[in-house]
Amino acid sequence: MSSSDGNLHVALLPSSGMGHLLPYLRLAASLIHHQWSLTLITTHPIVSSAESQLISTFLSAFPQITQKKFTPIPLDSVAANITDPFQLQLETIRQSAHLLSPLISSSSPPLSFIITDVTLMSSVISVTAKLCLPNYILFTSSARMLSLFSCFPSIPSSIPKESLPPILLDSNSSFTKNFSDDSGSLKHFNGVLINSFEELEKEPLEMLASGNLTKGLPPVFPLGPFLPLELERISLLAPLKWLENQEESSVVYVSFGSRTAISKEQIRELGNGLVLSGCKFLWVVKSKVVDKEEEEGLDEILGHQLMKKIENNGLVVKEWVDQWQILSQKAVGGFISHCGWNSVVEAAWHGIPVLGWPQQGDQMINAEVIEAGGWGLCMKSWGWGSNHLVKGVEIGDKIKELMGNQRMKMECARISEVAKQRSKAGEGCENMLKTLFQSLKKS
Ligand code: UDP
Ligand code: G50
Repeated sequence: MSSSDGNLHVALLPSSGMGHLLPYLRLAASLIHHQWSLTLITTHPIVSSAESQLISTFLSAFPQITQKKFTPIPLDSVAANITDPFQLQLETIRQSAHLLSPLISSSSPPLSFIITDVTLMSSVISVTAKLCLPNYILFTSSARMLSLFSCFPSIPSSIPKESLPPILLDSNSSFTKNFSDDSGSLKHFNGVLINSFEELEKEPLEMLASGNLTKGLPPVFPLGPFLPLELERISLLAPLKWLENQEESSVVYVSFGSRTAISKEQIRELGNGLVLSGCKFLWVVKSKVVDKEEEEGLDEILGHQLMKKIENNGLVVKEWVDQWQILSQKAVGGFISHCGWNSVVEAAWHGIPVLGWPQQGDQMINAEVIEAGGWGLCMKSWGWGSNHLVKGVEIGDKIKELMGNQRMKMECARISEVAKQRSKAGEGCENMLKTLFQSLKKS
């Protein structure tokens, strides 16, 4: 694309959590590259320190981007019956969505379109439809999850019922109501942007493109793999130095993303499993959902005995790490992941086999993408997050299987190669943005 579309003005509306913010900002960077003007709508107060820091670093790095601060009417978590602060934040935004109208219509120059987070869809579409503003979705999960979402409450035959986000089985939850309303509002959107690519999700993407899955599904634009921004880099002296001294492909990296707390009991079993595996490991421990609430030190969480056992085998940290940089180290040969979608795409890009241990939400469906691609394991028998305690011995055995499996390594290397080719040429994204621009001209 060239200067012909240089006067487009796009608003970005993320919901909450790093898993939603990061892909937004990564996408923003490629839109800026095309000389589009951008407005980033940020919701206050911001839930986690990680999000606050990233937003301010991002805005300083791109002074040409306009920030619009949105302050919704606070909701009471008890009355709303929502305990997760990120979930509460998105419900708060949803209920105050009407307040977005003046903020959107006062944008100057006038907006060409808005990109709305998937979790806000049905609440925002009524606002933008009244303003006749084209609205695109950023779908922050897998194409496989999109295939379920687009037909809900039907379930495509390719998806086992047991893999559905457990919360969807509770038809009275606000999540289920939103999910269902959002799915129903799909046909009113102009398109769906998604961080995926053909070689990662061939079948789901083909199914979505065929039009056979859902009537009125807008065009899907697979723009992935999204790459991190230079400004996401953080100094990682200790872990990197440690990794440099480890043998190639010998280390298993362990992280459950930015918003999943694991019980102390399960953390200790995991620690024992890591030690029993005999592999070296780099482990990011997280015991609270929101980073600001982390109080206990590693000593207290792991206990003295386990800390001692770990000393010679691995490195344990309890802070935000630069995951992209860690995955790019030669020493890393496996990834124990909850299978948040960003982590899955990052593992694919780096060619790291995954031991998928889904905890909630869309994660089982994302883990099935890895399993179907033959580049990792999806631990169905380990159950969902907190409802099942997985013993250290079992974890240790699976880690050995992950680290020793040559077939998965080869499959993963193949996907990584195409992912890298795609991002080098900017091809996938470039062509898709062109198509998106064409679709916009028609709308
Ligand atoms: N992440 C990171 N450092 C951390 C934790 C997470 O860089 O200590 C990044 C990770 O690379 C990914 C995102 O945060 O890009 C988390 O998104 P994901 O979809 O994997 O999981 P979520 O946190 O939303 O459950
Ligand atoms: C975030 C999350 C759980 C979860 C998903 C998330 C998705 C995406 C689809 O993105 O599966 C989705 C659409 C509409 C909606 C919620 C989720 O209201 O924490 O399952």
